[in-house]
Amino acid sequence: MNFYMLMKNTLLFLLLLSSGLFSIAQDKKLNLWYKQPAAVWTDALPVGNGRMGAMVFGKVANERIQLNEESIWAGKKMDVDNPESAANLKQIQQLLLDGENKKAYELSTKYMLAKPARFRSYQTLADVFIDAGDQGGAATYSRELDLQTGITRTQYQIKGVNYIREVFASVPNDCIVVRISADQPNSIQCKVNLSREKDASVIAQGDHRLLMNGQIVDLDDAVNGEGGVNMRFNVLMNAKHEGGSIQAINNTILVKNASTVTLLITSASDYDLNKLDLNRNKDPKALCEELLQKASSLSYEQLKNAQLDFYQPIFNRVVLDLGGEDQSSIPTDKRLDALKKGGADPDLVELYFQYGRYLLMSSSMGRGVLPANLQGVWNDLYDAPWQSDYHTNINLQMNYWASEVTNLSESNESLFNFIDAYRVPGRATAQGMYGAKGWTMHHATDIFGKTGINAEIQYGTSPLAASWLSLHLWEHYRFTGDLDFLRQKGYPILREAAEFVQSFLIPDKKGQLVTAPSMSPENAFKLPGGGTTEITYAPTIDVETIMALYDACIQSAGLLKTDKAFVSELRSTLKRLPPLKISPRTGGIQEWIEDYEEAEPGHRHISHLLALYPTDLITPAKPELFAAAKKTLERRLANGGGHTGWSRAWIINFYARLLDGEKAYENVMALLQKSTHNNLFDNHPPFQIDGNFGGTAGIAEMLIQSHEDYLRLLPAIPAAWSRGSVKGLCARGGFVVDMTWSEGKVQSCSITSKLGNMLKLSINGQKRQIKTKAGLVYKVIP
Ligand code: FUC
Repeated sequence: MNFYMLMKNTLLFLLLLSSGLFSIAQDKKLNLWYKQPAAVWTDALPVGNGRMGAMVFGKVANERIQLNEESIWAGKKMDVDNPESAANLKQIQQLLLDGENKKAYELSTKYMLAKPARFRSYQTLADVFIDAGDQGGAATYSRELDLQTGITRTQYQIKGVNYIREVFASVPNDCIVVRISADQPNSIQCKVNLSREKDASVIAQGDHRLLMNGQIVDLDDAVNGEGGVNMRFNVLMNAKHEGGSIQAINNTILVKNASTVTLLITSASDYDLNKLDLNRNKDPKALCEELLQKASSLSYEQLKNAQLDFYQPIFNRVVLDLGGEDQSSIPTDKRLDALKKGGADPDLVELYFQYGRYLLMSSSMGRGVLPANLQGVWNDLYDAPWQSDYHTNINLQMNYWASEVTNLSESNESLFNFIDAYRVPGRATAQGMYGAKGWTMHHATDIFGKTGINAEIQYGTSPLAASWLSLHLWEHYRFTGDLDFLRQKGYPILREAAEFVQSFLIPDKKGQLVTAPSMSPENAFKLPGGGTTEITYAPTIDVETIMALYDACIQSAGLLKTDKAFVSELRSTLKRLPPLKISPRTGGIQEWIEDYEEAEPGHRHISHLLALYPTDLITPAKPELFAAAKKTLERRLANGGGHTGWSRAWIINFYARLLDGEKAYENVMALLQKSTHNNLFDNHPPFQIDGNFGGTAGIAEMLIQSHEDYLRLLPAIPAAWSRGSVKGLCARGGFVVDMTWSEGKVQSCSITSKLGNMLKLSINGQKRQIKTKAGLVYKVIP
């Protein structure tokens, strides 16, 4: 750096030794609240500790607390990959290269589809009902979920007595905690019942415990070999009281004249992630007892304080203010209604954003080994929509988009462990179905390690799902700079995904290297000779995935100073991939290898824009592709796109990357107006949690972006959020951003450098750069 630049930089950046010059604090209430109990499940309020979840209805006379545990699934481990796949692969590939897609589809169904092709469902765990008797209606009533504590609170007054019920999920003590209290002694009378509609029975243990013994019986699918008497599980509930008496009888605890009651509920199953199977050596009952032993010795205040000590420092890392008026005195459902009628409420967007972070923490952080499924951990059914499974052609990926940028990096741990565990069956599928090296997964899986083509060919033929998922480990490195992680976990997984691709690619008639069979999830196209199909070779999403994956591998190998030969193989493959094309027909990014016409031009999946988000192959540095990406989006939207919650959430991220704040905002509004339940759960429809996480990621992406060479501040800020502040968003390269803005321009900004990298900033249309030192804070003078 020359003298002039040094002087210039010193004037533009002030070095601070500890914290920023200004502090941004959460000064408004951050709660979802209602004046009436939940009428339906999607009105109830969720709590979770990463492993267990609960939905709290807030009913006065007959409270319902619906429980979940992440591993409660029907089904079992089975080798379902089609054994005839490898022997017939070449024939199917040739048919696709010859344009015989329909014939290829037929043979794929016969030889590549798993047997059985469907899997069983993630299930509800149990319910706790608190029957307080009908005492003639409450004089005052409210229920809330306070995001600043993660505690739900139902309060009401009956006959002059004020009652409060608090529920939270404890990470330190790994259980659900329910506290009933009243402002007058000895006024609590209730019956607490633990139950499950099927496959379980409950017994009383002593005066204060209920034990549920369960085993999932799934005889209706025995025909496919998957049914049977499978997973064992237990639920253990312990009641403590002050004043009055309690007595456990059968499946109920009778509470008489108590002053307070504290219920602790825990659960375990005999599922084992390391085996991706049931483990009969596990004793779930003993696990429950172990878990509750310590927790039961603590007072309610101790349990609550321990949870707050865990929760608050993490949740409070990010504070967001979008400049709206404080509307927290209006119930959340009423605010949502007002927004649906066209009102503006930037505060509600803040709440939605923080709720996404809360849901990510509650479904993925603290306890548990499994990542958030299609519903996080929350599901009240025995046969949930899409089995509440792990869809890996967008949905599982989207669940973690907000993790790094919104300062919840640790939430990735369960995702990474899951990916790691799936490498084992993924290798068998690569070998068995394709005679290939490395590991692979397709469009969806359960918890029992299914990595082949499931459901139907038209959904399941996505052979690069493992490659896409592996990119999350690379992103983790980009944000954290954790070289040990990259060496030990990231690169081995990425490399093996690339090994699969290397041995799966075949030359097409032009000598390009292509994937086959594959599809652009889950869109069909019109065949030149009439009819439609989904399967083809080298759909654009595959080309983009490979480009991103190989780039991640090449960069990783460089950082780790390893694998020169492998890197040069990857480089030569990159030169032979089909290029990204602009469709002469639409002016957008071409979705398939040929410029086929979409069967559904407004399709929810917009997979060929993977290069725009979440990967970063298309940026303003490539103006033609950048403009074409915009056209792609406009065409999808003009034809009814964005009709599912997650699709809308993806569109927000796309528009943020296109640096179009107004369009991004329009889609944030549409997400809230059209695809959001009263409890702010995303409504696909039905409830599917990916839209919450994708929406949260999209809002962050409107505020900062760090995928290019520069960290862009306010890249897509809409007029509706023209002033505001944010604290704690994370950027690639190990930077944490605090800033305030007004009239859409940064007013003050301080950036913490965690790793000491070069900070290159794009701020208010100017570019700056400075070499930073790890641990120091840089105040940027706009
Ligand atoms: C994909 C999507 C659907 C749904 C399902 C769980 O198949 O196309 O919209 O989200 O996953």
